Amino acid sequence: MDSGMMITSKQDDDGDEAQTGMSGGGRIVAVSNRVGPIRGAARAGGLAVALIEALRQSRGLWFGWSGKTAVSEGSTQVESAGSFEVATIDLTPSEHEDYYNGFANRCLWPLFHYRIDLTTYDRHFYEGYQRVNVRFARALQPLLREDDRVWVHDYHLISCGQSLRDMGCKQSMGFFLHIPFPSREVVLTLPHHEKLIQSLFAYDLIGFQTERDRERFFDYAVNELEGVEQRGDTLYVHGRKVRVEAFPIGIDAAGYADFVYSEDGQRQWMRARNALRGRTQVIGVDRMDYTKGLPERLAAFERLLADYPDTRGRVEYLQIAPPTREGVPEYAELKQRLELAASQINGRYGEVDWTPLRYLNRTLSRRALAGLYRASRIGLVTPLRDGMNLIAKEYVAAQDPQDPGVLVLSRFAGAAAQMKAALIVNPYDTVGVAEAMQTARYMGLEERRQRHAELMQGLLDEDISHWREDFVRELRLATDKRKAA
Ligand code: ADQ
Repeated sequence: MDSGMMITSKQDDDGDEAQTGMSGGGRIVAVSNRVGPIRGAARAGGLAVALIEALRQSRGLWFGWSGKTAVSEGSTQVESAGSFEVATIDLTPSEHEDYYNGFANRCLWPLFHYRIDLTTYDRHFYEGYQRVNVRFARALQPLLREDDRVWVHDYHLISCGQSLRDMGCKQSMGFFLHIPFPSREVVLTLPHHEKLIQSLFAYDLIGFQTERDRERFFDYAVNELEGVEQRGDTLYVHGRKVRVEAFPIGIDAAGYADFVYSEDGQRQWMRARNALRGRTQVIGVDRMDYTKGLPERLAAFERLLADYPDTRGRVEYLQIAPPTREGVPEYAELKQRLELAASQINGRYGEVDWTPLRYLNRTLSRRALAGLYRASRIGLVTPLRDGMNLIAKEYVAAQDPQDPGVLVLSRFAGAAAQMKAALIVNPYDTVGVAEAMQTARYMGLEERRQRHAELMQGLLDEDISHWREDFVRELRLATDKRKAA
């Protein structure tokens, strides 16, 4: 959920099919940091597609930041996207700096990923964050209807619901956190943590990626906010009753599998196969972010080459990692560190006719990636912390069920709770990750098929539609109970 969620022109066009069925009356109003670009965005991710489906079905509204900065506040832009509407506001440069680069990405992001060492707490950041959350609420409130269901996304907008309630909004409101909720001891390092976390109790439903996140949230609420727990899915805090559940996000597994057969998918698959000439490809795809464990992963690959000489000349590692959040200094440092590590590995182990590591700083289309996944015997997904990690799911969905590759997955990705048939590793243990890669190389066809079948079944059972429908249903139930009380 880092880059803007994109709406493709295809989805814009099919407004006539819109129904109000799934939602049971009332619009879905999705609120997220970014909305857009609106048209022609071929890279639309699964999440954007899922939200668009909910928005189309309920003739809803998507509200967020336009992605632009403007010197003065300006008005809300509302436009039609076929069967639903999109409303955006611009941010001023200082709002963008304090709210987005500052509090969201230099404070909450590292903190919630357990990187207290990289967390910068600055009073201006916090104030800017609160101000922008209020601005979102102020711009959204006049657009809301009584029976709307407001679904707020992610760490940028924790207190937006509270701001809406302060303005008198009584609508059904849910919040979904895409990143981990950390342990209580970590949250306690944040000045004003009570005020921020308590604002979540303005929502009727709070959703997390995993049961572990939900448990950590309960632990925090019970011990720091005098919360009272009921039945494992409800919390009472200072007179508010809120339902709290895990909704592990999925992908459109069947649709993603088809990407392999798209023109882009086939082209990349052929190119990779021709370039590999029988060698084994290991693939890693990430946003360039310190949570994704990239230096540790490169070290594990180097360990593989050092400890298992039969890999030399026979294994190639392709890492795709486009830079993100370039306005945040920690990301520039990471980029330099990775470039150095990559060139050292190639300098030390490369041969005239073999380059062990290819490292691309570009984004490829999702279809092209599907083709590359299909050409890769090993999918290496080793974040140090991750809310879910959809790459792990996309890698599995792109495999040939008759001759699938093997997923090597960090135990610290939310996905590990569901994807038990992957080779689960500790990303800090470079020797262990190297061993897992070697195990994956020699894994027999029968075992690979079994593991893949189990993983794929899980992806189909808990796909993106399941996630969306579950959340929307629970939101309705939670709100009905509040209104009945
Ligand atoms: P991200 O940290 O951005 O998102 P991730 O789940 O890895 O995490 O990827 C989200 C989407 O971006 C995927 O559909 C993926 O294909 C795409 N993507 C990522 N890297 C890419 C690359 N190099 N090139 C092209 N596409 C790329 C946050 C949380 C995650 C959580 C998601 C969804 O941090 O833990 O899984 O939201 O809830």
